[in-house]
Amino acid sequence: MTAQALDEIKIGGLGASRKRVEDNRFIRGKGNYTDDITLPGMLHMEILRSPLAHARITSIDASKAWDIPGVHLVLTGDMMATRNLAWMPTLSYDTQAVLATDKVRFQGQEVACVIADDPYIAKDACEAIDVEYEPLPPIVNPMQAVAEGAPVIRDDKENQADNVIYNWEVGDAAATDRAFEQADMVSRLKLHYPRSHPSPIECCGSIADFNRATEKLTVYMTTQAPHIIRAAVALVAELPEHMIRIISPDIGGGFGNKVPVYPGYVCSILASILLERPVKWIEDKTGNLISTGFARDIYLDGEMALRQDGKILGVRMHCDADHGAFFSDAQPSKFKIGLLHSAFAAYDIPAAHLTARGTYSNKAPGGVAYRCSFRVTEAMFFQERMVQAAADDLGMDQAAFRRMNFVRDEDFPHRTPLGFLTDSGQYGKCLDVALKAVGYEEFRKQQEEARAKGRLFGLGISTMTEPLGAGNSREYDILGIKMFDSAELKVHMTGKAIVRTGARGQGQGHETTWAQIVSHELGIPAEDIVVEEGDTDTAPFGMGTYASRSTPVAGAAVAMVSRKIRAKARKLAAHLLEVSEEDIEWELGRFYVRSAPDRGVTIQECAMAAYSNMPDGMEPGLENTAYYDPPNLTWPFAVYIVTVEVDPATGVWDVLTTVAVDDCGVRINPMIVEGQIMGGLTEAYAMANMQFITFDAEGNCIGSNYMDYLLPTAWETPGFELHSEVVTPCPHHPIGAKGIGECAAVGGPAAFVNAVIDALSGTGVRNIDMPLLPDRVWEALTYRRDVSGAPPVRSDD
Ligand code: MCN
Ligand code: CUN
Repeated sequence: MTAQALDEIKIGGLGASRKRVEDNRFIRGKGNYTDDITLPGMLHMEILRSPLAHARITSIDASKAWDIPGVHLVLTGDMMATRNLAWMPTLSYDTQAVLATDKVRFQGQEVACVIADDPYIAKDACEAIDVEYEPLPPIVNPMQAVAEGAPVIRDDKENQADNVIYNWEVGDAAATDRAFEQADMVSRLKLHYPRSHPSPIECCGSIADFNRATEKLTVYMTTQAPHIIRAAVALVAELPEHMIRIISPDIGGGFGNKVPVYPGYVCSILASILLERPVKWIEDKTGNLISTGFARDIYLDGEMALRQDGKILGVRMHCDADHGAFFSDAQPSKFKIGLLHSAFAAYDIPAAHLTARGTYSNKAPGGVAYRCSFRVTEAMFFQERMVQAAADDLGMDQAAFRRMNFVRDEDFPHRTPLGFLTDSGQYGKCLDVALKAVGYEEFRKQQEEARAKGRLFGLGISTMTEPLGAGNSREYDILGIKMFDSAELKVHMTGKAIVRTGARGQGQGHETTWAQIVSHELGIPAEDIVVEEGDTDTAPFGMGTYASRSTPVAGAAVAMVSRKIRAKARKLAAHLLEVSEEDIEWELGRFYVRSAPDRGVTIQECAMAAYSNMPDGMEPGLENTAYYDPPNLTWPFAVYIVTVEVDPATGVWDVLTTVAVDDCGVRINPMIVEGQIMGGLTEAYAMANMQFITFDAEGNCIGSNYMDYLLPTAWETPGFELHSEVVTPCPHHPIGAKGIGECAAVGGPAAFVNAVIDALSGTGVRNIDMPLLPDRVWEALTYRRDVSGAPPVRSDD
């Protein structure tokens, strides 16, 4: 390094806790969200939803709605059908009703739309539509779905004689059987990961603007994956792709909720084409909670084969997934149940076998969305709940049991028993840091002492690695479109730059962190780089932001395109310094002559030369694009430890401490990473403690409003202690970074639940389903029994 080298942290490069540039507009209320956009002549759309979960539609009479002044269009399923749009394909190779024609299949399903001068007229007109229903028996769980004589929900589909969507399996059944034969002991656990719902502050919405004069369709919308939407519109609506422009402006939180394609988007587009005016649709909160992408709702029947000394010999899992009325999981793999088989990736287990069955029910379609890399959340929850039960069954210490079974540092890359290849990690070290931070031994002593006085303390551990960053195009695709991502970098003549990617942040801080990667690679100060995402007319093709894939894939592309720019800048430097390229050295922000380090040119000088003084024969300009196809997923590791006190009189539990040790490889922006972890832990706490959305026997959605479905505020959310000591760089990522966006929401819930179950040790209680509401904990304690939360629930619950 010469005297002129830049200080990377000062210029906002890798490792700088740079303040988030996007917050300049967000905290001033100057964001530009879909609902902020008003176009000349814009009309408003509202959706009429089904009040029933399962019913045949005998008639729809919209004549009164048409008569209301200010109404421009009433769309029904029959009208959609004339354009072949009553049904649309889903991302999981099923079909989904856009507007119901034959039957309604869940409460809240879209039945008709009204487009009017304003949203109030549209809403009133929806209420003026007469729909006659003939009720059918509803199905709200997989057991009902496969029961003898169950009504077939998807009678619209040829060859669908029952409610089973798939049966799927992975792993080695025979080897697993042998492991169970050799076991000293078998530990069993059954549980239900309840439905949960992402709750972005901004609901879903779109403004479709079809211009007959230019033939161009522009759609502003709340999507996490604009290019995928463009492809879907081109293929489904048979519109020319170059005439479709999808713009995701600022997104007020996504959390997976904004990955799927919703009927509202489709209807607003068709309405705009028919009316030749912009049509805006903005969902309300209940509309969002009742009809958009749910998560989880999956049942586990798990078994672990154990040796007396604590070694796990094998694992068997059967999962029943309730997908709702349409199989519309937005997940990019050939694996029917997403990446559920990433379970037990952190542990060295010789044999495992997983079977999964997916079924239809009379519920809104869902499955994978909500801060999860495609069912990784369920995988890690089941894993860590099973691990706790197994250690308890063996009478072994929770930490020692995990440590004994961890994949060791020297065993990477490690092939997991269900087929993944994990990349790197230091699991034992992370656990050490966490145990020390929480004061493990001391707490166990206090717990004993407190118990003697009738006070119930508990400690829960959750340790997990998860696959982040779909994809690697060999294994992952969405409807045949391979998973990769992209970045385009344009360095202007004065050395300022713009970087665009195929990702689309929703609050994660991409505008801050992508600039830091460029800064790290080129030495251009981060404040000189602007980041833009979300406009398909300007951004390079990419697959969007979910599954914490942005850093692993688009972030890698940003590093790679920067390196292409640097390679060209090196040629310009050689020209400016009048030496051959081989004699040039690079240090942050500057090329210099190896034999004379004082003779150098800055990256900015090279940029100027690219437009004003390039060597003969060189193409002018300094811009490039990189497409990045990752060789593997990235595998961050985390330890979450929670301590709680349970009040035996009421079942209320309070969190005493939460310790998080996250190893996500190299941290681009440590402050943003910590923000992601805190957000994830908050959601994990909410899922474990208070978020309750379910169904009664009639298929009514219970909890589809924020009076019942509680959002954690600063008041009830506990404090978190975060640790960043352990850094295992990702061996295959250009800057060594792994994803982090979901880790805490994935690994966190088990830590909270394990802590409460630990507090109940000695009562024989093995499971209480989330959310661990006080009445459930009280019931478990008082009657010394497990408490299931599976639907149907009584409506007055
Ligand atoms: N980062 C970093 N160093 C790393 C890894 C990440 O500095 N080693 C930074 C990234 O540059 C980025 C942020 O942390 O600014 C998250 O990066 P990443 O882990 O790549 O995740 P994504 O950007 O792909 O975000 C997706 C993830 C998902 S899937 C959900 S769901 C979720 C989450 O992000 N939704 C969110 N966090 C959210 N945070 C907010 N505010 N809003 C949402 O909707
Ligand atoms: Cu599954 S929620 Mo995030 O992957 O958008």
